[in-house]
Amino acid sequence: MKIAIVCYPTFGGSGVVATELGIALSKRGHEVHFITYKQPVRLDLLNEKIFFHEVNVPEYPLFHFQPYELALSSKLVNIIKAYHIDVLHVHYAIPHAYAGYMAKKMLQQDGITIPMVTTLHGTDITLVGSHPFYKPAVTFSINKSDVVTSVSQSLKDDTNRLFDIKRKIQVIPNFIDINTLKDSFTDCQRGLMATEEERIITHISNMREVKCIPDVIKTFNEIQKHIPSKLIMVGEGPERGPAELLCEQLGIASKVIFLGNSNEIDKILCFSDLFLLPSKAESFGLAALEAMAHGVPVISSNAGGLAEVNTHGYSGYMSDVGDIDAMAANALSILKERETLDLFKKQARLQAQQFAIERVVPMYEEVYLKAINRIKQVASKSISK
Ligand code: GMT
Repeated sequence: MKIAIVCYPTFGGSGVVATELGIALSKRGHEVHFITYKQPVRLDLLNEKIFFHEVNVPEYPLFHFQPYELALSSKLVNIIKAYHIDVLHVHYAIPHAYAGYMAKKMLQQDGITIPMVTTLHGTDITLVGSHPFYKPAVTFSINKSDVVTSVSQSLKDDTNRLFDIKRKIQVIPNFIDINTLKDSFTDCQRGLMATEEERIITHISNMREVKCIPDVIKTFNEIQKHIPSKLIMVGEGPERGPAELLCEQLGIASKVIFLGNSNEIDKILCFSDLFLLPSKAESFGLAALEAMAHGVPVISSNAGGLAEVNTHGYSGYMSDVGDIDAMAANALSILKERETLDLFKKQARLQAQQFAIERVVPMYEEVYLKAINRIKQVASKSISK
């Protein structure tokens, strides 16, 4: 198949999933075209099966807001025509599903029909999409998609609750390529970050309010009172500055390392003992899955789809949003004894296997094939009428 993928090229989970999916599809023989405003951060290999097409939005002083959707839909039309694309897969509803639908309509005028698969990732529904300013357009473009998938049952339920959805939503969970992780590291260089007796606790996110960054710091503060430990904070976002201040106020600044955005997530997780994700909303929690795949148990909240990823008492523990005492107590119960930590590490790895890439990518292939066949049938019926 020839597949066009639209996504955000940043460090966010939706862009990571879209990129890893495209790479996996290309390895399975498909031709994949990424269409976005910058080369996706995890896309470092372009080859005869992987293409990247940059969407440019020329600046014009009249526009207070540059019309990205317009540029994206025009680019989609051109690429779909030029490369004879079979299926369009847009990740994150806003504004991708909207731009994709416009592209479909323009292509129809030239006798080209192409199915659009829309994958909902979380904030496009729970935080941004349901805002009254966006809701009609988001509802419309979800309903106009040929197939809608969501990354968890929880997100599917939220979408049906918040929007008037006429389409059936299919759950296809996020995934992880466990085999490439196995190959990537033999030496974690743990000694660079902490001493032998210290435990390493990690948090990775875009440091927005939804991630409850103060809860990460406060939970770590409780942990470090009982066990020598370091906290590694990975990512950039508006909550980083206040978090650094909080560390100073709590007198733990020397124990907390802020690394900013990193392309070395594998390396960081390789030497981590515990992962903290106390978010107040999380459709899936890809970062938690990545941690588990590296054998890092997860202390998370029970928000959204986290319960579909983290199994309480097995791959880690879950608590109510904001329950710092419970999160710290659970963390200590894992970290205190080496034997318990090793057991949870093993269980976290096993848990991650449920989301192995080999199980999930074929689900998308099936969705594409069905959508292509369905649209062909509809087109041939309308010709024969
Ligand atoms: O977590 C973020 O704020 C980034 C966001 C995104 O759209 O890139 O992540 C969302 O999509 C990920 C991939 O499907 C999910 O694993 C995250 O849970 C989800 N984030 C939220 O729902 C807050």
